[in-house]
Amino acid sequence: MTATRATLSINRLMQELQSLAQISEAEPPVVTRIVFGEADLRARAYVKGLCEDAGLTVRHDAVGNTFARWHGSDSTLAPVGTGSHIDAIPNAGLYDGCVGVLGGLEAIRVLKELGFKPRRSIELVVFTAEEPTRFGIGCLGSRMMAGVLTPEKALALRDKDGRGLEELRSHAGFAGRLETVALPSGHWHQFIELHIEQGPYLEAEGLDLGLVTHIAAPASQRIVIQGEGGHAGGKLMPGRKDALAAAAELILALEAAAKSSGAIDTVATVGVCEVFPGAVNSIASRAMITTDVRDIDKARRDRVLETLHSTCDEVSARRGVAITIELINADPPTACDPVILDALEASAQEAGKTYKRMVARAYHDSSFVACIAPTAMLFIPCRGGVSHRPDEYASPEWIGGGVHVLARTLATLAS
Ligand code: HGY
Ligand code: MN
Ligand code: MN
Repeated sequence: MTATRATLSINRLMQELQSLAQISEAEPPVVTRIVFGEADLRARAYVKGLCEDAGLTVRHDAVGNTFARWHGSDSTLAPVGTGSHIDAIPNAGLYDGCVGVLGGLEAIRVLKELGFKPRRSIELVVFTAEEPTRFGIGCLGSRMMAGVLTPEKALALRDKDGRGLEELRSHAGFAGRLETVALPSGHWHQFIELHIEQGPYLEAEGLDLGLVTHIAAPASQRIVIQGEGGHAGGKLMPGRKDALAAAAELILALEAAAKSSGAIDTVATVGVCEVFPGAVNSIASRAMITTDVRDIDKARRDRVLETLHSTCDEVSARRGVAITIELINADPPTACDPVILDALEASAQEAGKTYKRMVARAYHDSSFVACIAPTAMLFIPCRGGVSHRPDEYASPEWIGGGVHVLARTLATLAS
């Protein structure tokens, strides 16, 4: 591809990323786009329009997973897939997920413009609800595709206002039986997701690309501590059943367990803490915390969960508070496909890009696509490793390098 064409291509893509970022529930440059919300629906329409302008056939399933297909010459063959998500947590940036969707579309457009003719179809996918913000569980659309989340379990999910999937998806215009979302193994011949690293290592080592060999295993829980409230002045310290003080012990115990796991790959986060009644002069009678524990080694991750659970038992007995634990998800780590990784490595070498094989510490839709198709991820650097913040940033050079190698590899796999 000539340098001019490459410049035109990346300028088009960077412009589209900026246009998509303007579609937000928050004031740009802050991106907030919660699944099935008004901004999500506008963003979906924008991306669908770009796909149709590129001559792709677009359809969506019963929960809004969107498939944009470039038909290959042999329709009897399973397509090669690529894609990611466009939903965003509150106060996020514009690159998480969107680089994989719009970058995947750009890779397809460049191949088309270069006159490439795929034998296998190439299918761009926009997954519904990769982020857990709405329903508390991440990768809702890809979990359902993989059959990991059943329609019954999906229908039981509620958002903070008590609204369920059925109400929200039909409001968004998605109908059809939820059973039809699950895809057969082999729906895609192979699948590649382009994504920002959401970590500092590629930039720090001056590398252009990361070839992801494993995706860390996430487990999240909701823990409710029920104590006894009371007057902050009148109730003396002995005999208090302070739910928030108990929660504080659990939070510090979880952090200590992750730090002492014996491996740098173990991470644990309490990102949500709700307190009732939440008054300055009232002892907390109830507290709710969410825990997010990850590791590329499942047994090591589960040992941290076991430590947390035994701490809950001990704190409950000592403080006289009731503690209930609701498991939201506990997924296995994902091993990416070696054949695709070798194809990505060959493309990176041909493109003169520097790279390394590495693990993904965030989870991704690829974690679940891998249940039904050989899958791998291609990372590009992001500045300072920052993500899930408005100052998230990936340069045109980084993004262009990722799209270039993705395009080469899609062409190889679809030939
Ligand atoms: O939380 C994650 O790893 C992803 O960004 N949803
Ligand atoms: Mn994210
Ligand atoms: Mn993401």
